[in-house]
Amino acid sequence: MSRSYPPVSVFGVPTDIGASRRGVSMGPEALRVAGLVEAIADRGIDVRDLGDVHGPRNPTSPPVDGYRHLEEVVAWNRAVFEMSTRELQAGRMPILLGGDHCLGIGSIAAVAAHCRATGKKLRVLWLDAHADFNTREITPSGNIHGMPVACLCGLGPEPLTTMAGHVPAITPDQVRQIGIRSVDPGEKKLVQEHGLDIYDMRYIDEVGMRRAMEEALEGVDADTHLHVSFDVDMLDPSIAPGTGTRVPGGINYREAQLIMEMVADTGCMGSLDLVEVNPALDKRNATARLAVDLVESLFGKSTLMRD
Ligand code: HAR
Ligand code: MN
Ligand code: MN
Ligand code: MN
Repeated sequence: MSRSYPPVSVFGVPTDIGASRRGVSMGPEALRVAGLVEAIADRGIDVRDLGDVHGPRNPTSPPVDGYRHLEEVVAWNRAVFEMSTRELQAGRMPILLGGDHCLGIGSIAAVAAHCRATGKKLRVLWLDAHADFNTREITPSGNIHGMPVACLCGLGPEPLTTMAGHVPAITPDQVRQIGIRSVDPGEKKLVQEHGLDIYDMRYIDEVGMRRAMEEALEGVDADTHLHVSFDVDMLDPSIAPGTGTRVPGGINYREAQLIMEMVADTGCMGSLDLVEVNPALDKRNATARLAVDLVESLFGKSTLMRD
């Protein structure tokens, strides 16, 4: 099997607007310094770094009516939506360098609109310690990076739920979540009500990553646009300390590699978010370097020649 990849467009989104802890605004540069763009180019792929999109500064203010920085979150996500849409329409694969995970709203809304326009099926692989399915009523923090999946599924403030041009942007049956181990009490009820497909750590421990991924990728075929939304806090904090909401008991190095290799084997990845890298909490850029290592696997790098 030989794979070919569409041309890739990398862009940075330097903001921590959806979080309460500062620092992921430095994520894009950390990923570049770790060699992300060169690593993709070394795979023989046409890759362009478009630089950063811009948006409002972080006012670090408390939540209002259940949302922290809603207006700014909307502005940043509109910028992401426009950039992602433009690259998708040009036939390129957008790679978003976050930034916090609220930015998945703009990038996945763009992908959802693109899939609707082109008749492709959409599958979202949400790699995370968290389900990110909070709403203003149940959020323990008001942080919108804990809400993107809910917003995409139609639960949330109007400017965020309508971004794709159709509501909901996606339905829960299009989402598979891997690595989950921190779900808030109200959130737990909500994900159950909405039937979200969650491969939590216990399930992964019991059946193993190979089977979990086979199930998560079931039905992905040549007509599918696979969007990978990779929150680095999916990884165990011992290997990925540079992130703001660390949860013990995460995905280990080999499991993470297998996820990426199995995604590569589908040949269907059409877009990627790399979010929640916080250089202020990292050790010598280890988390960004690990993310780059995993991205190489996403683009088909493996120990032996398998293609
Ligand atoms: N569930 C918590 C909240 O909503 C924390 C989730 C946000 N952290 C993330 N997103 N990194 O995955 O406040
Ligand atoms: Mn396309
Ligand atoms: Mn997340
Ligand atoms: Mn997370």
